[in-house]
Amino acid sequence: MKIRQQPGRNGSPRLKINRRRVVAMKQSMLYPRGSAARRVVDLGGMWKFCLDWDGKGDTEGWKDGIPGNEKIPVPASFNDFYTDKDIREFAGDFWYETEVFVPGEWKDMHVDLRFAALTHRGTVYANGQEIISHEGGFLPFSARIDDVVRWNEKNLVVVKGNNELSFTSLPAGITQTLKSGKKMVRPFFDFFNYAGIQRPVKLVAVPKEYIEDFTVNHRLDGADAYVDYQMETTGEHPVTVEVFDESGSFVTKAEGKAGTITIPNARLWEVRDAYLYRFVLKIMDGDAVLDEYEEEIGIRTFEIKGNSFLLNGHPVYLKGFGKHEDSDIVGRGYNPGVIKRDFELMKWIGANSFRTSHYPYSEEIYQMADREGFLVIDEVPAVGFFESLVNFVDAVSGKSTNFFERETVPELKKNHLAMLEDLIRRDKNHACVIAWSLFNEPDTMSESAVPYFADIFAKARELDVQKRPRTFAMELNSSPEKCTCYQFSDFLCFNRYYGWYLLGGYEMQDAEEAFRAELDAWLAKGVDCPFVFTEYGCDNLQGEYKLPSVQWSAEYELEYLKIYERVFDSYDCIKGEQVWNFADFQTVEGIMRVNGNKKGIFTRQRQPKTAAYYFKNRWEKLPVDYKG
Ligand code: BDP
Repeated sequence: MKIRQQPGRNGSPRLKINRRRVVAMKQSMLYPRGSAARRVVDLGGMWKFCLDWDGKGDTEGWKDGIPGNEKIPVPASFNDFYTDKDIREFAGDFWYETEVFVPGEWKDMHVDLRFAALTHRGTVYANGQEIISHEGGFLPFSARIDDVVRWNEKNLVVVKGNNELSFTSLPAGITQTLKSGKKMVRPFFDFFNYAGIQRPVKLVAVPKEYIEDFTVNHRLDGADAYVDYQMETTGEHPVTVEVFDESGSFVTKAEGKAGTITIPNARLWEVRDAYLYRFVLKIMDGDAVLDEYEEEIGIRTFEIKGNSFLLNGHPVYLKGFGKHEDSDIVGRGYNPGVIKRDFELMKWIGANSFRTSHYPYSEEIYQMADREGFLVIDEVPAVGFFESLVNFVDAVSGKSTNFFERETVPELKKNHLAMLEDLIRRDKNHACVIAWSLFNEPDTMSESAVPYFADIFAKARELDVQKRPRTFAMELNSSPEKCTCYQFSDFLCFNRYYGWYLLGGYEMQDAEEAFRAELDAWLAKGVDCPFVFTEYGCDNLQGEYKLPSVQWSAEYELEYLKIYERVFDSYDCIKGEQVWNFADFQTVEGIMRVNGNKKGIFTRQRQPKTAAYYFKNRWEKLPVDYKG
């Protein structure tokens, strides 16, 4: 876990950090939950907000209170509330402020302000004191305010955020200053650079001796399951783990910070047939409970054998989507209504999986996937590692950008490794997470990518106790002839647009042959692992119909999808289809995008487009062990 005492070098955007007080603490990635020993207060609501147009917030001491009376909701992206385009496109520092009452009864506890996400970086001040700076906009961090808290009083909380992109930020891009003097970001990726306090902020009180981490790994033997566990606490008192089933009945109990729990006749977690045991962790002092924390955990194994995915030893075929966290008005902000709707639509259409393209999603989404039995490919925000403002076009051009040769790469890798570590610490116990995606569409055409990939892949293997398969999503330039890094993947993920960016329009009649030729070339290399299509699809403007078809019409999309269906059904190694995208989503404006990317099978408002009925018809018929 990184606590950035020093702002980035080599072109990374600089937060002007007051370094007098940066408290180092180990970050617990446990989801904040109340218990007999813990307290959690949600700080969502209207916070004061201010954009720092002239970069004077530090010198003017905004850490002691920000100017004006503007208020906006937390959590949410700030961009889409306003009618002023300069605000939507703002690049730089933005400030939030609120008051937090901290009860006097918590005096003997540690008190944290826990941010589930602050995009892309920021600094937290409490009562005018700088507490912590954090890089990375899609993973949680906590600011421990013990030393500055005013008990039984209101406490001033100020947050300075920053949304600039650079060659060392994940996701990557650049920030430029226009002749007008205004700054703007230019992403090397195809989604709007939403920013702000985008996920919940919670005030969390934990006992002085507390549970910091808990890790499980599963083994099966006949009808029985063995759960190897490890617990980290901040003290030496003894610990216990109790397990309860879904009816609330006690199953078993273990003692000690590490061990194996046997669950006889275990009810396993299966695809779209989830079962979650409740693990209750305690730190004991005689009969007194010092700390208590609980987590719902699905028991399952996941592995690759040959070109098959095996869940609990049985073959599974992935059907579903690449998604985004994206909705009207709140942008990338945590939106539980949309999360619920998305799961209902995924169930309706017969999907069983999704990829968290192109960044770690809100924790509540993985909890829901655990509950609903969805298989998740969990992605780090390593997107835009291909220097292009239209990456989706250049991805088929054969262009190489020598991305991994830049002098900024060491700093980028440091950030990448830190985010990977936090991602795995945060998500490692989720039954739904079956694989780690370590990049989306990086430039793998030059040998310079190899050492970078080797380190990232090795780190993922080292950090994950469950040794989940690792992969990255490859664009067309990562071809069988040119890709220098595919060998690191435990299974191959392809983003392919034959019939859209390549051989589109009337030329689509040649797309299938080109598509098959590429697959044959991969197989000719002797690759023996599952292939998953993590992206394919074409834009369809809702309501656009035309016979005979033209690009952007529903008819064209159906012709396109028929090609993919024929190809998917005729290669045994293809073990997953995740169409791009679940829903229409916002991107930068431009001649290639009609107010966003329209490849959604659903609209941005989560209503079905014509292709949704095509997928419902196909996926409802495909058995979970298709080609098994
Ligand atoms: C791929 C990207 C994805 C884009 C998609 C597209 O991985 O983020 O949105 O293409 O062009 O290049 O629709």
